Amino acid sequence: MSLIATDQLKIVIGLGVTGVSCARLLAKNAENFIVVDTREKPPKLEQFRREYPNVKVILGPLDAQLLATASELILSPGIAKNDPAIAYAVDSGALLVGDIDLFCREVSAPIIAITGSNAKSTVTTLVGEMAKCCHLAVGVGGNIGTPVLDFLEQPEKDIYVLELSSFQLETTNDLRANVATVLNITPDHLDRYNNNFQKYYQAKHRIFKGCKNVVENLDDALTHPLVAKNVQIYGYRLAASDFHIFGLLDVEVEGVMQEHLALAKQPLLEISKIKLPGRHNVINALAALSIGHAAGFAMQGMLKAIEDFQGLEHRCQWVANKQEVDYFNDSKGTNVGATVAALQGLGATLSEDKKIVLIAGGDGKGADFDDLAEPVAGFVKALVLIGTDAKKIAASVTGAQVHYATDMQAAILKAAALASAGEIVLLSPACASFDMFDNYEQRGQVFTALARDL
Ligand code: UMA
Ligand code: ADP
Repeated sequence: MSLIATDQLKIVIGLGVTGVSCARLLAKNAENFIVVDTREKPPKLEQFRREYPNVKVILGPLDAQLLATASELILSPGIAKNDPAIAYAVDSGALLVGDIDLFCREVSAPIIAITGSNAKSTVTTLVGEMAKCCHLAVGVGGNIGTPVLDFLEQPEKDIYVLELSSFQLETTNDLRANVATVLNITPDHLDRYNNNFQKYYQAKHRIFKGCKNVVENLDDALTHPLVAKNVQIYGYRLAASDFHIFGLLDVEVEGVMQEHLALAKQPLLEISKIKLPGRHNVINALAALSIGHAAGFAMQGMLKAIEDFQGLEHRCQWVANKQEVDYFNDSKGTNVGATVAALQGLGATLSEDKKIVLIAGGDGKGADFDDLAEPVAGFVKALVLIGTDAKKIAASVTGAQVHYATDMQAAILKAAALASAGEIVLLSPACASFDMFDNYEQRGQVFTALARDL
């Protein structure tokens, strides 16, 4: 077999939703391609074979020699580009791309690109709602669930709002977003980046390549972009607003001081009108406003979207009140930064004598849990820990009781016994769910059902 690409063969790596969407585009464009997947039974295999009986599918460990025959490798986000077989093929001259670059080659409508360690789905959805309230036809997709290439099956939209993961950004070279933002950066996916936070940060910052406008979180220096001087930078912070900065402003309403979202020291919307719980969601509203503003959305439409937005399931979602204790499902809190935000965000809404009982634990993906210490000391009365990394979490915190549970039912019963009237039971695991559940959704559903049945 020749090691030099002579026939413009393209190889799609991965047969998940991304791989299938890439294959569909290549088939439509009559390209010469095959599909490989390291799994013996990738989930989309049968459906794919039915749809494309003539496309060769090779399963099992990646073959470096085969990959090196390709002119282009189209890599799914679940496979790291430093896999030895892929690295060998790239060294041999194969181009490496992902679905995001393929999408950008095909569409001309502006793209809003959103990444961050946390809050991506919430902010992406809210920006999408803002676009709708401004009467734009919008496509909301990417890591949030709809592979971007699926949009090519429909007429082109006015604008695309894309949630991008660091995995997708690793293979994105030519995004040229109209607006790009990193919402926040705290450690996550360190197992994928060989425990190297810098590599994770670098992957996130690829979002700024060729962008026209940037939105920066002024409370998080790691979101500050290195971009050319002609790129317009917008900013927001959870503090006083300023001339070009979205922030907060106290204004007297019927004799009472009320906190407002604000720009240029002008009040925009009372914070009490935001339906999502917690201070962290005030930051998310400010982020979405700044992004929409940078994209040229009308203020009125944006504010209506914020007022109407109910939030997403599994993100600090209020699910029950039992014996005057509120139960919040934050199963999507899959890393330490998310749980820190949830504790600080909900903790700030409690009076000083009321506390949170936190259910946490699972697979920590190689993270250390030291950053939990401060919010636990400030806001948590007791932890009920589950899963593989329960003991590791316990070793990182002080000042709260620690209990262990073998499953969610035992955890919630223990938490219910520990919480007093006016307090909160919060599931925010700071971990992935795979050691005990199918995914974070199932974990959240189990918690929610148990809370409602208490
Ligand atoms: N896999 C293999 N061998 C292969 C290909 C994949 O073992 O040859 C495994 C991966 O390691 C992974 C799983 O299969 O565990 C799925 O990988 P994939 O690349 O086929 O994923 P898709 O089904 O295409 O879904 C991807 C995103 N998944 C990942 O990045 C792992 C989805 O984000 C995204 O919604 C979808 O594309 C559409 O863009 C999911 C996710 O977990 C929700 N993202 C991570 C996160 O949010 O933290 C980054
Ligand atoms: P992502 O798509 O990045 O995972 P989500 O919107 O799904 O983001 O929220 C995931 C979790 O992140 C939430 O469950 C919450 O614990 C946490 N979170 C929400 N907003 C913020 C924020 N502004 N900063 C840090 N963490 C946040």
